[in-house]
Amino acid sequence: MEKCVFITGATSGFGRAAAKRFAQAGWSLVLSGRRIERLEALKETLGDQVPVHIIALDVRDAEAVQAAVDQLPEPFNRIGTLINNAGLALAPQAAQKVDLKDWHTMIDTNVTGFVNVTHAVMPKLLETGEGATIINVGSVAGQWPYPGSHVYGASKAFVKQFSYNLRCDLLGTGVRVTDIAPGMAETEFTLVRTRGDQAASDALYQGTTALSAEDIAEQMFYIATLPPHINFNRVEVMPTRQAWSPFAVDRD
Ligand code: NDP
Ligand code: 8X3
Repeated sequence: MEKCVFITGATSGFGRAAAKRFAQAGWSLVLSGRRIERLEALKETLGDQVPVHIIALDVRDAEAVQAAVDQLPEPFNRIGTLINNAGLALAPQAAQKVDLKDWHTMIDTNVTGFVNVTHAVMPKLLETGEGATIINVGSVAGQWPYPGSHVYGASKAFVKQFSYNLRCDLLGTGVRVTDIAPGMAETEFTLVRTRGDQAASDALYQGTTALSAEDIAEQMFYIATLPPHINFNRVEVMPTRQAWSPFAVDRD
């Protein structure tokens, strides 16, 4: 099996932690994200351990995604695992108060960007065949409703269903597909969601035990290195200290 992983959103959170975890195990890395200085820093850190190829890439740009994949140099063009991780939530307020632009940004990134990358990288995974893995980062928000989730949760429901549907079409190719659906994890996610409100982000994670980026990276690595005859369809993981609330009821 090819030990090369292509990670989107490698500049922060789960993606960056996954880069480190796969590097630890000697995998070559293709790391992408928009913030080139962070990619360069990662290359600087991990480049001594394993071959690293960095790509400044906005997943929303289908042509740029295709060009980046077409131009992958050896040995980075033999991909064993794709981690479709780039994504974001915006506008945690109620749907009726959200700017339409924020909905578009989430759809363009979490849905369109996600399919852009999948479509471009899939031929490489098919070349690899048995044991190749697509790990799509969904969310508990793709399964369970909560206030302020609106388009974000819906975009992650797309990730889940697209993952299942891909499984059907890829049957017989040896390529596996997993929707990993984390609950609350402490990354830059809430900082982005609240447009840089560090206090709001700190408050969300304060006094509890969220998942860490490393927790999720460990699971990604586990999924990618399962024996080739095993496919985890969906992995939903919450912190022990997170669960559901009762149904909300509107009363007089
Ligand atoms: P971070 O904000 O820490 O990381 C998000 C990553 O996505 C960054 O590397 C960012 O890179 C990248 N990204 C965002 N937009 C684009 C874009 N247009 N093109 C390319 N890259 C982009 O958050 P997380 O690590 O938490 O998020 C990773 C994934 O996990 C997301 O899909 C998120 O929805 C999901 N998730 C997060 C949970 C959490 O609680 N943290 C729980 C469940 C799922 P850059 O800005 O450099 O482009
Ligand atoms: C992020 C996790 O609980 O904020 O996908 O929706 S949550």
